[in-house]
Amino acid sequence: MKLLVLHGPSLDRLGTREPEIYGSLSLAGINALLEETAKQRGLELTILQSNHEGVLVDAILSAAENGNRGILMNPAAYSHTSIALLDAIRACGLPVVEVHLSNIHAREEFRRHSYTAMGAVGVVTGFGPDSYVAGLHLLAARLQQHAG
Ligand code: CA2
Repeated sequence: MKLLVLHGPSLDRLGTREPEIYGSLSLAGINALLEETAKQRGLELTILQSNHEGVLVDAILSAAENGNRGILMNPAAYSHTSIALLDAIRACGLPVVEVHLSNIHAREEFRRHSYTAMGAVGVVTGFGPDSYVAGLHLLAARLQQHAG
């Protein structure tokens, strides 16, 4: 089963600052954890990081035609601003699980609302890299249940 993993803006800089909020693992480290989980579950991942909203919109909208069955996504700051990403999520026809390293509800007011989460099947927030691993398990389980 093919799944798309999307990382939003600045997540390519993980591990370089604010470790008290985001931890010290790099994005490559998170991707390695995801690949390990995918191997255990027999999943095939395509992983993309972009700092550009339009690139993320294009990736979401072409995910199904590229053979993906679902999307695991940390939209980063675009979560709090992007109706374009919400519309793409709603249009793509695939289940999207949103993840965040930090607990967005325990931070500044402007981070407590996520537009993108309004189109997601669920959100895992606040567990560091484990948010991604749990999100991947939950997305795969949902797809396997719906297939059966
Ligand atoms: O907690 C999360 O995963 C966030 O999606 C991370 C975003 C933030 O805007 C969201 O409110 C919550 C920030 C991603 C950028 O993080 C960096 C961390 C270290 C160094 C540079 C960027």
